Amino acid sequence: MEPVRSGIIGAGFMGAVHTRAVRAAGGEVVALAGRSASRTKDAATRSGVTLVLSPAELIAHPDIDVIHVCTPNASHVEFAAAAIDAGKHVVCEKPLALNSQDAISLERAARSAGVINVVPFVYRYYPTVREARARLASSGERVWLAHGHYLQDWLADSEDYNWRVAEGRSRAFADIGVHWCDLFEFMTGHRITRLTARLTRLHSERWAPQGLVPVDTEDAASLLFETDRGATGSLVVSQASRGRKNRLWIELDGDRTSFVFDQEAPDHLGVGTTHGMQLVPKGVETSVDTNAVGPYIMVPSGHPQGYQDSFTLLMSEVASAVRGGPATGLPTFADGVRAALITDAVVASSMTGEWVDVEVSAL
Ligand code: SOE
Repeated sequence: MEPVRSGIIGAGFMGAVHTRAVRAAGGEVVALAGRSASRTKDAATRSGVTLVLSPAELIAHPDIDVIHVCTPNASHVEFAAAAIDAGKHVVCEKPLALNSQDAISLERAARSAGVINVVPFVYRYYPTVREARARLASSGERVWLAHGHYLQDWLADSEDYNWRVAEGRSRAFADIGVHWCDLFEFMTGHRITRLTARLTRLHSERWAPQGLVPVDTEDAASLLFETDRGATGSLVVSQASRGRKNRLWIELDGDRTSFVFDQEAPDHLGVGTTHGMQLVPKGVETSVDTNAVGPYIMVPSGHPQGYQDSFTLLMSEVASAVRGGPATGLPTFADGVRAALITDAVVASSMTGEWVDVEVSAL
């Protein structure tokens, strides 16, 4: 079988994560592109990619099947739209677009072009997440309460700066809060229909390379929400919570069982009953159809599996989809649109303090 051939636009952290994942999934990274030629060359040398192109050349390259858009958020629409026009499959980092109208247009364009379109909501690729999802689906259990948080600390100090700080209408929520919401909807099948949100800024000025600059984006978001199946929930998101590196914690209370997934200890699923909280190791005591969980165990049971592995599993399913094969739960541009619509509601609510409806069927 010929490897699926990828071209990566973006010479930063995410471009390197995608490069490793494509290769580990058996694919080939044909070329790398970025806005800055020297930075892109350095990144290509570090990752052993021999061909460095401009984004336009990479998109037009006849030997590339899948374009990965791993650039700062403001350029996602431009590159993803060009890739779709060129008839390429696209994996585009989130947020798909800076507003939901652009995200909806991209989704429509990808669907009518018939190309595979993916937004890497990679936390779907943990076997313990799949296990909870399958148990909930097969038991018919009613999730009535959901709670959790997604906390990081890489922007805790005013000296911490990154392009994300200056881009878009929301930062902490649009960058990581959307992962939590995607995971919640993926695990439960619920849709968030209404919410009220508050955005909080720890630093109103930060030290950018050019000096002290004002900051408009939030460091934290707090939400209350309701779903189409009668659940309520709460979520706290922060990129300035000291000591927390990638603390994505989601707890789902069903009428008989509760489920806990913690991305910092992802190999055990918390399964709670009134007899206590049992930590079920991944793949060891699977009580559901093993097809729902087995393909997502990358390393032998007992050995830890992490963030990069989840990207590898995602890229394996991208390759499968490109070949017309199965891909169960691949996050698509439609999921990117969901994230944009929830972000719209978060931003709107934070301005008025009111409850705001989340558009459910915009596609
Ligand atoms: C930085 O906040 C970041 O890399 C996010 O952009 C990713 O989506 C998240 O998975 C990890 O943190």
